[in-house]
Amino acid sequence: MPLQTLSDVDAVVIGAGFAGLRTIHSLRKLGLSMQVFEAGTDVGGTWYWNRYPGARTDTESWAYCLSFDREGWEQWDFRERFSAQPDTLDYLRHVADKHDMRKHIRFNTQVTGATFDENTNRWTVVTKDGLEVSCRWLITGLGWLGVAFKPPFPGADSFQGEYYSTSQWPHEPVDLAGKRVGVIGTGATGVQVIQSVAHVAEHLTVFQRTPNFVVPTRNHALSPEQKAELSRDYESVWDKAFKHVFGFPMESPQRLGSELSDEELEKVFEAGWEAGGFRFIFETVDDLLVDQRVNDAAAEFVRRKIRTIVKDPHTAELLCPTTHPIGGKRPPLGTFYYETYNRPNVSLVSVREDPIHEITATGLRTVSGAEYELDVIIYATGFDAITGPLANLDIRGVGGRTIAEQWADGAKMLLGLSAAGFPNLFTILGPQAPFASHPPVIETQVELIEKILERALAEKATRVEATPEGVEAWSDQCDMVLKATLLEQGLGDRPWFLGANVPGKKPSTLCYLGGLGNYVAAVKQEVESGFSSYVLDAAHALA
Ligand code: NA7
Repeated sequence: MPLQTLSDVDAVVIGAGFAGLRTIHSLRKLGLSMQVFEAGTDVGGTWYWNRYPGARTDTESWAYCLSFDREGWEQWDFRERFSAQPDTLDYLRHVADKHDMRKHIRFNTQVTGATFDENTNRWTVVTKDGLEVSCRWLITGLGWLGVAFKPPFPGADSFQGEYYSTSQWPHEPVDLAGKRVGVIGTGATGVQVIQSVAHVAEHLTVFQRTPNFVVPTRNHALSPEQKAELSRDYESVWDKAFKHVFGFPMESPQRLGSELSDEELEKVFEAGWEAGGFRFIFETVDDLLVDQRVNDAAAEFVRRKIRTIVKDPHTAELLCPTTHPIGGKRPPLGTFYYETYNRPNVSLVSVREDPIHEITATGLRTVSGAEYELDVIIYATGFDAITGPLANLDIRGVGGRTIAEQWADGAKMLLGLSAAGFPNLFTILGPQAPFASHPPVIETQVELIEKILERALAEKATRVEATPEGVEAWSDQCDMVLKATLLEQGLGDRPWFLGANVPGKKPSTLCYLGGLGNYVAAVKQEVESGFSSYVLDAAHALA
């Protein structure tokens, strides 16, 4: 029994991060009433929770934001090339305040489930603290990284020191000075933590299972002149971003590595390495992720950099990835990351051949019996990414089927948004959404939702549902694109974007790798076809 039933609304939105805030804007345009639920005490979503030391965006700040408010974009003070977490959070707070969005949001409220009623074509949404609300449209904006994955190491609770998970980092300052700190995990998060904590910890021990290709960020503050120039560039930035494969305001290099000699490739990669950020991946050659020779050359280029930077040859070799292609795992961006291992207070332990066996009262022990004494353990061990946030909710569609049951053989979602059997549900950044910078993906998806709802309202349709054929066709396309790349070669190294990082989770094509530009085209086609992959059911219209 609910403790309190809220007034019926047209739409419930779950989450008040980039996706939730952008959705509020669209629902308002449509004149729909709404209730937004947010588990945190403030807006921000991923950027509210992930406040660990060194947290920063890997997308250039001027494109890691929302384009819907041109004036707001032009006036925002982008302080650095890549925004630190507090600045990204400030930006989202600013969006919420400027557009008076907080009045729609109930904070500190965790949604636990939602059930679709076929008689009324409405969802009933319930929260952990006993609230219940009925809505026609249910829109989730849960992000990809809402459920942390923490390996179930035996003895974890016996540890007498402090321990932290990067995605649940305390709001209060954590003092690591003078302490022996261990970081488990060297993904994008681990890299940012490691290069930051190394400066304060008395000693930092990094526990690395799989080395990654870490590319230099080359972050810097933006000068007043750069800011002024940027603020005049709205159209060009967003025009490029929405056409780009990864949603970045970059242009394709229009160059195939397969047509270049080894010497020419070397020059191109050197320029990309100097340019910083993902320019190494996306501004060097167009076939880096599909051509074996080109990918091998890029991988060898990075390994040479590692061997040049890291003074201890054994440590350098441990840091060299050799078992997956570049892109087979999501490459982290680093700021003097490899240089960190030249510090006398930093040591690297490979737990690839000698895995972590257990956490002890005073640190951790590996399978071989090696012991590491620690005062603090930081878990940077990743997420039950993409599917976790939705599968963790008790979402029940037609016939009471849960979304987790629906995905037993792999999560298939039309355009990453809609599943057959789950009418009136839209999952922003659901499985099979594009693997690209999230803000422009979110804006593309929310604009599609807006157009679908506009049509539904015009037709007085009360039930909108993806067709099974539409879902299959999109899912087939996701599989086909993945197969055209080299990325599946990385499966053995557990990439989270293929669902391979959580033991027991069945790897599958969890994202669309065809690029944001092609996704935008697919969405346009869906609109122009009159939403041919959906059934808008006017027969269900209520009197
Ligand atoms: P990732 O990229 O999934 O990284 C998790 C790290 O934790 C990775 O290095 C894992 O090693 C390591 N890990 C996980 N389980 C274990 C065990 N049992 N023992 C040792 N090491 C372990 O998550 P991130 O948070 O870094 O990044 C996720 C995304 O967030 C990122 O790509 C950005 O898009 C933002 P493994 O590689 O599996 O050997």
